[in-house]
Amino acid sequence: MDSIEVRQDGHIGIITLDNPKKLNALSHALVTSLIHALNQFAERDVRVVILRAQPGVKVWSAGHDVGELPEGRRDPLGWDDPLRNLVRSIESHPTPVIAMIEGTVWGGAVELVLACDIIIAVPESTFAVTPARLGVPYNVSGMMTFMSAASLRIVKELAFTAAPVDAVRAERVGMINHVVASDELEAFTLAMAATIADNAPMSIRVMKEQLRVLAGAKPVSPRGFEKVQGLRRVVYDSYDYAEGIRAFKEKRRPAFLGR
Ligand code: YZS
Repeated sequence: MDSIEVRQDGHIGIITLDNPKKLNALSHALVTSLIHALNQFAERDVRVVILRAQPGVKVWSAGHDVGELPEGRRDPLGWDDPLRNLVRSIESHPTPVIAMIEGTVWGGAVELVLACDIIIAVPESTFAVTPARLGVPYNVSGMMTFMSAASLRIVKELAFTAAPVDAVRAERVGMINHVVASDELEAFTLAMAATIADNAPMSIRVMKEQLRVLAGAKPVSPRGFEKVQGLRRVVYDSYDYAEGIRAFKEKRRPAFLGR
């Protein structure tokens, strides 16, 4: 399949991101392949999925394909955006999804990883939450993914600085499950997947769904939601949003004006 490798080993489904030229950026094409693979696993006797990149990669994923983001005056992370579809597919997938991380993870790919059920990473891997580097108004359910993964204080630091955090700190603050040396990563992840696959799939499935529903049960009034959407709109209509996207494409630092 385009940009990914898919295989099944007993009850374990393994998806490997495999588009090194584009640093596994989450393009529409890559996301479509990923969702298709997940849907196929859901129809087979797969009880746990591992999402990984090729061994030894420098960049696990560069995040949203910036070339596919609108250049202004349109919500860059609307309901049908590929990243949004992918996050929902992972969250509602009937089996646990384990993210196995080597390399750096950027922007929307951090959300993708945090949307997975279990995260295992090598110490050298890093995670950078980048909307503030590009001037992007991140969307509401995306912010919820971050809030479910770490304390508010940590989420604020990551979002406001856009600085990469390494796996050791990410584990310490509870964002990821395990830090494992790179020569043990695959065996450790497969062993955990095998443990999960030996357990009762129906029980796991319903617990995953309960946790998804309960974690998302944050009351927001219609007025509060509309207010946030209105504030986001001001951002994607702004000079700074267009400047952030332009600067990325021109390979230069953006000059933000705050308007
Ligand atoms: O020069 P060519 O044509 O070979 O292209 C370059 C990069 O422009 C391209 N590329 C990307 N294209 C689309 N979307 C991306 N996210 C993206 N990232 C990179 O890939 C080719 C190789 O990139 P280089 O920069 O030359 O590679 P390298 O020097 O090894 O540096 C790797 C990193 C990952 C450090 C560097 O490419 C980088 O900083 N990329 C951007 C990472 C990033 O900020 N991603 C967040 C994207 N935004 C989102 O996910 C959300 C919407 S948000 O902005 O809200 O967080």
